[in-house]
Amino acid sequence: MTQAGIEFEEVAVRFDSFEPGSAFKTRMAQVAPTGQVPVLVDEGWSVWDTLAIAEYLAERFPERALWPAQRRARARARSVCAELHAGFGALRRHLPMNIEAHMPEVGARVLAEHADVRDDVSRLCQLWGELLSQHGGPMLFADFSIADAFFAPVAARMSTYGVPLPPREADYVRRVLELPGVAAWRRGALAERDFLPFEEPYRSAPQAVAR
Ligand SMILES: N[C@@H](CCC(=O)N[C@@H](CS)C(=O)NCC(=O)O)C(=O)O
Repeated sequence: MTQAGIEFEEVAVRFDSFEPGSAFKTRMAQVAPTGQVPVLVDEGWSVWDTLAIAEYLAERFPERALWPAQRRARARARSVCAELHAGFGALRRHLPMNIEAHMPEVGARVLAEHADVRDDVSRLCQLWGELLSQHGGPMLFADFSIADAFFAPVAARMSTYGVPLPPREADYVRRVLELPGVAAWRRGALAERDFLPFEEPYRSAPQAVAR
């Protein structure tokens, strides 16, 4: 929404724990039956789940052209978002998103030990590579779209874990992370300075990272 210039108010809900009765679950139960983030509340009406939120925004702000204009490209953008939404389980499990950390040594170990993570990275490169060459970049469907917003967290994981990528895909990761909306989101995350041990499979304390 930031990248598309859609105004909104962000309400951060701290992850104290995901157990029933936690402050997080209690707060989220007021706005979403799933008890998960993100949820978009528009004039008191809750929309939960990233795909549903993306579709709602595309309908609500048609002038922002959040999906590609051309029908087939739009269908392909929906396919890759759905593929990410429902898949890439090994990558999610073993390389959890962590904007504040820089752990290339963990990335190297995970890639060496887990063939399913290597498969996910290779599918990611294939998917990104095909779209970048078909549409000529700089984003997956030339101009910024929901597809780039969907893959921004994946780009952040590639950076956190120093995953080696071919030059074209590595350049795409850099461009996504440099998008003003994504850069603002990362700055916000860094400013939190909040260490949550239950969300940290690879660290017991924050590290000093030069940025
Ligand atoms: N399918 C949902 C997944 C949402 C999700 O997994 N949210 C996580 C944070 S990224 C969460 O709120 N976890 C807390 C919990 O599961 O209790 C979406 O795409 O929005």
